[in-house]
Amino acid sequence: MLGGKITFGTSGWRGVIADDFTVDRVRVVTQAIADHITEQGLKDRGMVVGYDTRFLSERFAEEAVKVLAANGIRTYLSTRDAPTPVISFEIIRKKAAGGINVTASHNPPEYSGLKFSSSWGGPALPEATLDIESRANTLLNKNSILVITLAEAKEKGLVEDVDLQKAYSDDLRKKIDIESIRKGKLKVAVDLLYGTGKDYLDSALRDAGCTVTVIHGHRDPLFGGRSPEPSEINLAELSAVMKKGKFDIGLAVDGDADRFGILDCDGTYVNPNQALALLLDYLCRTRTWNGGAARSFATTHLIDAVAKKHGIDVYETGVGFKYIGDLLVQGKIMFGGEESAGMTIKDHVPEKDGIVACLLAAEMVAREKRSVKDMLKRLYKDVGTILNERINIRITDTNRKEMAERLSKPLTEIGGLRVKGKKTTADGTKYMLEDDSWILMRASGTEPVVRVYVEAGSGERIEELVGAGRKFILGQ
Ligand code: G16
Repeated sequence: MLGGKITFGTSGWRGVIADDFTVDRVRVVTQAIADHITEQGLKDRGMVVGYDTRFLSERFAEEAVKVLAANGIRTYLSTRDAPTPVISFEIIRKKAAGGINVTASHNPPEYSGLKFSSSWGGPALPEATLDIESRANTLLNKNSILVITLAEAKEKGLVEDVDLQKAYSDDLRKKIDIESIRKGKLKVAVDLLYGTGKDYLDSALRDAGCTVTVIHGHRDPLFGGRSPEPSEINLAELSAVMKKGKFDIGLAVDGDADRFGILDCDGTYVNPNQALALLLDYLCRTRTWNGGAARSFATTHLIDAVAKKHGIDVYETGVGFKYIGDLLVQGKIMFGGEESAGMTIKDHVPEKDGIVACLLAAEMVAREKRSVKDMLKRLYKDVGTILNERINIRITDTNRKEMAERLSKPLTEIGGLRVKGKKTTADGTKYMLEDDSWILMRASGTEPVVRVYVEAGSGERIEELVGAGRKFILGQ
């Protein structure tokens, strides 16, 4: 058997390179995908294949192409590293059977991964990933993976090298108010975190007349020794750059450019929940779109407060952008966001798009002509103050078991406050407390950590709840 079981997490299959994630296992998973789309009757529509800037990414992508070709499936292979939302855009444009992006997104450098997007353009739903997983795990025990060489695949016309950038970038102009950004004459600091956002985000900003200062705009498979995640700590360098100069906004995207990062004009990190609420409010005021807003179980209820202000419905989904993408395709929503810094909008891809989120943030700053801090102040005045925090706790298998046991017992009090209600889903239990604050503890599906999410009306309550959550997880 070729290694341990293959499991798809919150988005795709991820593993440590040369341990879990090997050429052989990429071939196995691709064969499972080929069988899946063949059974769906989609194989004639071809697959879009891309890769990120990680170690050996293009090589792993090539392996996927060779297996697809051996199965008679044509590939549209990206000529450069590609953001996941761009793969999504191309699947829809080409009416392809789906897409594979070789990426471990925001995970540390030693990881690689494979994201499979379905024919509707979004991250595959559990019914698809369960089928692929089960096929892959059966294949692990057999020696029946079909592979041909790349030269043979090309000779048979089963691989087409494609430039994914132009069509996607042209389309951005229809979705973003470029003229407003141009009028704003923005000075923007951009951290590309060595990832696939290069020449997408920075070029779009330059095309919109911004003066752009870029850091980490080249490929480094070690990501400067960090994870390519636009978190507060990882954006400290961008913040330092902003403090030395005069900027209107700081923007960042993660390794596969589906997550966003935003810094205010003074270099202060804007947490993704706050950014989502501001963008939803802004879009409701500046677009004439129908439809509701979707957020995941773990995402801020500030979204609900903004939705209430504008009289639109809110849809709560499980954690994973696939569920939000599905609602977008069904035409139910005009905005979807996740606390992990993912968002998309009406008429765009059913996948989170960090490039679009950043450009909308630039548009918002240009049109509103005020700092993010001021916009937030105004929003809190309008809809009430809702603050939030998320911490990640590394846990051992013993912690995990004990935690599951503790979580299964009824809780009547957390952080000195009575539990007034609870909601249990596949993503854990959210405890609603008597002062309307809440706490959710859940195991991540992409990292070996437990996440504690808290929301409350004041900074002190947030601290108390974070402390209570930490103690609970660690059993102290
Ligand atoms: C993935 C998923 C997101 C999810 C995030 C965090 O993001 O696509 O929908 O919110 O992981 O998931 P978890 O809390 O289970 O780790 P990405 O950017 O890593 O693909």
